[in-house]
Amino acid sequence: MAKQSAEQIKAESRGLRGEIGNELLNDSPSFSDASDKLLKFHGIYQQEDRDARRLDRTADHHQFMLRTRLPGGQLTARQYLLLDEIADRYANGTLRITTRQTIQFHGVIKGELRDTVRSINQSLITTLGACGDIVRNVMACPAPGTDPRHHALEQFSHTLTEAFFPRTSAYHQIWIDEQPLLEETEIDDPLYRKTYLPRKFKIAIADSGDNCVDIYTNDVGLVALFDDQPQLAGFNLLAGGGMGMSHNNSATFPRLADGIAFVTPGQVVEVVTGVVAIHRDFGDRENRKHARLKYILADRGVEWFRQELQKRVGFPLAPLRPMPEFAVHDHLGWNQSSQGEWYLGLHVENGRIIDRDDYRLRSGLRAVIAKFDLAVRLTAQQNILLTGISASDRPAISEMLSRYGIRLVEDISPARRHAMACVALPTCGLSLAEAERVFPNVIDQLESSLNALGIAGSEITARMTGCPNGCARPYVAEIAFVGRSQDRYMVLLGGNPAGTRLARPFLDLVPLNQLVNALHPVLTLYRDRREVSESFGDFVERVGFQELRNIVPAEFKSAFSTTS
Ligand code: SRM
Ligand code: SF4
Repeated sequence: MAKQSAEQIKAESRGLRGEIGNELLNDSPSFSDASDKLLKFHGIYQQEDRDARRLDRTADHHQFMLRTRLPGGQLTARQYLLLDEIADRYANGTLRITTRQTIQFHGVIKGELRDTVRSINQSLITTLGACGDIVRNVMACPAPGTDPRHHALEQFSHTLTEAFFPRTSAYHQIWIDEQPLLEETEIDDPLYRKTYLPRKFKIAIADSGDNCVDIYTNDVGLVALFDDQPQLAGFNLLAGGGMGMSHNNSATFPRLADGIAFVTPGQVVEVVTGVVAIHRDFGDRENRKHARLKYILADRGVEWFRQELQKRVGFPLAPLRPMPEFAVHDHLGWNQSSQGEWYLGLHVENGRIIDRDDYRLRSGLRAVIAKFDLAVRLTAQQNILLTGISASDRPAISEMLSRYGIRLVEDISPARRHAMACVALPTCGLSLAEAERVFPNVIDQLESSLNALGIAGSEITARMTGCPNGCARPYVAEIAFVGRSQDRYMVLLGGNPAGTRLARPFLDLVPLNQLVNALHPVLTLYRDRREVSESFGDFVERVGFQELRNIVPAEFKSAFSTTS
């Protein structure tokens, strides 16, 4: 049977049901193509263990990834502990913090999918809408606090999540209800209608001056403005950011969001609904590679977009307000959140919460969260914040963590602290090369290189992805390694530490074991010629690719990117 298009599958899905319920009951270890596509809306990805498949092509290696939705990355202690339990009971014994402040589980088998989804829901967390052509997990600066500033960010991550939740009973009927698997009650969804959005849609909320959520890479970015008052004045609305591209396809590209308008707190939901509806109505439904909101802005222009948005809201759109320059605060280390309360930001290498030899991160987190009843926040850099800590508990918590081999941020180099890699192999079906599994070693090499040059303290942001889809947002890093083929990468340079400028391709097809060697001369020049406080990315832009090309060793000459 010919494969149906994504649009057809959505249209005929009867509120995202399709045949998922029936297929769940059969003996096959996997779902059909149509169900595979619909499952994403339920927060479930059908995958294969690609390591196992390489070793044995005859056996079936299907397994599932489940992604939760956690607005602003917030979890109570109880919720965290339940998710931790699920990791052992149904998944591969790890929790994976994602670049959008959620938790993913890998390695769930089909026969246990329903129990896994139910267990997640028992902790009052859903997976519905974590993936699919829909508004995804709403990000927000996770720094906790008790003042109105923090409440505003938190509140809007929930308000927007609720506003864009799909109105279907299918999720409940398929995964949660005891009885009627197939009873169908179609609920009219006035926003998503029958075909949902042409593609995924991402929203983030930033505190003014803090770009910890990479605000410009989202379909919609809301920058909270307080105008020197404690109460929220409103938000600058940005639209049309996105990272995904394909190699050798210049019609696809990463793009930073444009500033559109200033909106008051009371206008936010109406305005963002207008933007989502523009995506729904004007997004490309023929070509999924051209379907994100960013291409509407790129093709039709910002002015067209502003006018179209104006038609959809019942008040005049106000001009953007001036906003402070951005820096990125990763919120790691000990920080005071209010009088008498502290939070501790811990670095989680590439977001993987795991016990490995003497580094027993998973056990340590479980023990400390349970003992001190600590609420958790996940960051967009794949790290974890333990919150609500009284001053008197600080020494005991530090001591407990060190017993589990968990290092505080002071003991981690800046290069590692700011590094981020996507999941890639063995679970991601789209990866062309390794990322999460090899990046720690690349960072070891980068640390050695910076050490040898006497600039170990340099705050350089490096990111790696196994393919050009951009899940670790590499195109806003100062150094990006983007998978090309089995062990070859494109190297991009020139993003800035604030995440407000795109990096550009510098080298191509560089072997994994040569990535840092290839950059060593550039790092040397940075040491010798940087200006006071000049970041690596700014230095690269000032000196220019032309000169930097001339100093790369001969063996990498053939690897010069033709697109830079
Ligand atoms: Fe992503 C697809 C993992 C954040 C752009 N992403 C995938 C899939 C589901 C592969 C697939 O479609 O089969 C990956 C699953 C791997 C696995 O085994 O777990 C995957 N993406 C991730 C995560 C887990 C990366 C991580 O290491 O943390 C992130 C989950 C976020 C979340 O909790 O919702 C993740 N993905 C992102 C981001 C960053 C962001 O949103 O801030 C981007 C770039 C921003 C953007 O959307 O433009 C991103 N993922 C993509 C794309 C390219 C979309 C495009 O417009 O071209 C794909 C491919 C696709 O959708 O076809 C993709
Ligand atoms: Fe997979 Fe590519 Fe995303 Fe990495 S960037 S998780 S390889 S889709």
